Amino acid sequence: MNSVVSRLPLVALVVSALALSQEPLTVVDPEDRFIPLDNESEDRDPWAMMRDMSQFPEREPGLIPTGRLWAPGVKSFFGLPIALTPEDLKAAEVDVAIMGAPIDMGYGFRGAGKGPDALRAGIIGLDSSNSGNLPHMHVGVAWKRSLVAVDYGNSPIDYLSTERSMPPVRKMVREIAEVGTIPVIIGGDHSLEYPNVAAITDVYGKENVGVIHFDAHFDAGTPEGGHLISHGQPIRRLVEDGHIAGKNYIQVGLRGYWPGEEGFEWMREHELRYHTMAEIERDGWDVVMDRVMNEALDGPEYLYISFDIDVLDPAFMPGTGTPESGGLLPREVFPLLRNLCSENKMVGFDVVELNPLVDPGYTTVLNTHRLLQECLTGIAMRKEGITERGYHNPLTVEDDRPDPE
Ligand SMILES: [Mn+2]
Repeated sequence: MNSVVSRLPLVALVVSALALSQEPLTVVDPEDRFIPLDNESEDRDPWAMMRDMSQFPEREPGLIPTGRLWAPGVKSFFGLPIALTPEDLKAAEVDVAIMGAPIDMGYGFRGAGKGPDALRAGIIGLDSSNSGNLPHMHVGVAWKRSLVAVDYGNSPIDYLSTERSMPPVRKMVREIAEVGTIPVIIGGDHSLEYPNVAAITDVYGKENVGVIHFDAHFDAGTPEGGHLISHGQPIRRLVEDGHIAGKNYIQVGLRGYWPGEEGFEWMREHELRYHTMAEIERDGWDVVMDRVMNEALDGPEYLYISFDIDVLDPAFMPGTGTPESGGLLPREVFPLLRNLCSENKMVGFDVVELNPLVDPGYTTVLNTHRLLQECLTGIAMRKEGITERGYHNPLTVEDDRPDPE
């Protein structure tokens, strides 16, 4: 039985006994505006809320299917089998573990926490379990034929606190990366980038990993209202806490009105590299895409990709918390993502800020679903030995068609 539930009557008894016998129990100083967190509570760590597995038969480590039919009755990411432990990942030699991290307090607006389940459910007319079985038309690789991929379930989180949700997410991402599997984290809001990347540097070493960050926004904001983490601050935390060297941080797609001058100066001072929509407007996407690829391969030994879906134009990603006009097109982003994920040094990937509650017409779920597959296709390409930048399938591009007799 859940330990919190079972303890509640006891807690109520103790509290009422104290109320009768002593001064009224106050946890808040009447002069103080804040209620402190109780850091002594036994269940403050969401990992304490584990299911009692003794009621299930023992099993050998490995993959768990989601049903007996081709189209599974139990929903998982892309209809993939389930894995629950690092032992499962090791036993099945899993290449990629996709996990959900349903956090949405980081921007004070609920909905992004529903992102993982929206992707698992697929959309009307799109059965996600069929995706990946046929070759990607541009490169001729079917990711499900090459990769062992699983749904690793959701991270435990504290639904009442962003701050307290950071350590359990970090622990779960770390346990995937530690066995050599690539973690793919589905958010959730962008506060997640902090525990995700910290977990990756726990495994691969501080300042040994570079980050490619797709986003309309700066996300290196200063603390707000005393909060040191929110969906607007993960970069500042990662750089100032020494996880990522500024010069190995590459931003793509900045636009709108954030940051202002101070933010750009902070990025210059810490040697971050950035590619704004202004640069793309001036130089064109192909040129900038090439610069990003060159920078990604210049420096750190490993690479992490953090993808805020609002980097794409709201025409394609309306279902997100902070849409920003004038963004990238799927047609521009997909080849870059495929190329980045096909690099051997890419060791982790997150997709954040999908909010299905404000997604009319399932557009955002559709495009997010596809961008995830662009990365999975890239990972499959490297496993198949296709490493040429900008590779295309000779069968499907016109200039490779043989001349008529
Ligand atoms: Mn963001």
